[in-house]
Amino acid sequence: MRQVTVTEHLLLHQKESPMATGRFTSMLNELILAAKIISREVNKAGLVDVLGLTGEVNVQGEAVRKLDDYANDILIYRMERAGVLCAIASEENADVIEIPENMPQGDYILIFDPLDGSSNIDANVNVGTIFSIYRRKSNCKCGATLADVLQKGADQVAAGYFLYGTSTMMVYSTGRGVHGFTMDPSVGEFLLSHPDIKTPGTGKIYSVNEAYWIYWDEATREAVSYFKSTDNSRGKPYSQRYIGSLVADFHRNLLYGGIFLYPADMQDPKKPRGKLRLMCEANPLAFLIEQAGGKATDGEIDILQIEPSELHQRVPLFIGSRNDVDKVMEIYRKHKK
Ligand code: P6P
Repeated sequence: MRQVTVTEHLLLHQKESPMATGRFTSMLNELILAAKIISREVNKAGLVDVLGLTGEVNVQGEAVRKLDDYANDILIYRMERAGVLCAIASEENADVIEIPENMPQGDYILIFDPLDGSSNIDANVNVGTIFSIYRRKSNCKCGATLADVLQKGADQVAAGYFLYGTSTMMVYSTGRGVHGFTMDPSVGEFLLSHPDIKTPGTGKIYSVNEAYWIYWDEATREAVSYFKSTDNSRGKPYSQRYIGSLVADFHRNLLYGGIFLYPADMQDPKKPRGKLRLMCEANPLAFLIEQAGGKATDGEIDILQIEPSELHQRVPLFIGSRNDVDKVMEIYRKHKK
């Protein structure tokens, strides 16, 4: 198949889209550069000791720190220089990061989880960077406000993730389908490998950490029981697959079909809305799954319709094949009555 780069794909397939502007393309290319640097470091994570790197200072003379801190710093450094952003928000930073005044500003807002699943790196488990892009709502040329950042997921102009695994992949959407690119390390380019991804209407996989069963409410227990029983639409149990790295679990279910569940649990009264974050995890993945024909809910409403109130607010997440997510919503509705 003729190689198609991300830039070529954007220009070819987004011709009529406002996303084919040079500014958006250059932002995406900066994001790709950051991901290539992160991928390089993630792929040698296990070698920090073997390569004789003391774990203190690496060959570039940079301090070798926790990879998620490193990924966060790389993304902020590169993206604040992209010249197209007015604000950045990261899972690793409590507050919105304003673009320094001495740097060119733009109208886009970038929200990301720099290295989701990073606790799995030492076991060589796939990890990923999740990103979400909005346009600012306020039209003043002053710095972006929190209201500019706290937009509902339906207002995203683009979203995607980089998956650092057996190969490094980029999956993204600008609202015209979901497209996957695989890094060809021999040329250092992401090449189109999964054009126009569509997820099956009904899956064969359910992904949830069942260790929390005792903390779930009755509706959640009934929903999970449905997928592991014989009285579901398949007439047999779904396969249970759970890597414990959101991007990896999401990516597998996107391609094969299935549902990922991270319900609210009462184990930690500080987190009655579960563990995953709306702005940098649920919203971007919900944007993608909707574009791929699937669905995402917090159990009651569409993730993309949730009006955010806090930058790091958490949300229960049921995401994947449309019919499977609909089933969860049907069960939740029944229990609400
Ligand atoms: P648990 C990783 O720490 C993460 O944030 C997601 O990548 C993953 O889906 C989830 O937490 C796993 O959480 O509670 O099952 O260990």
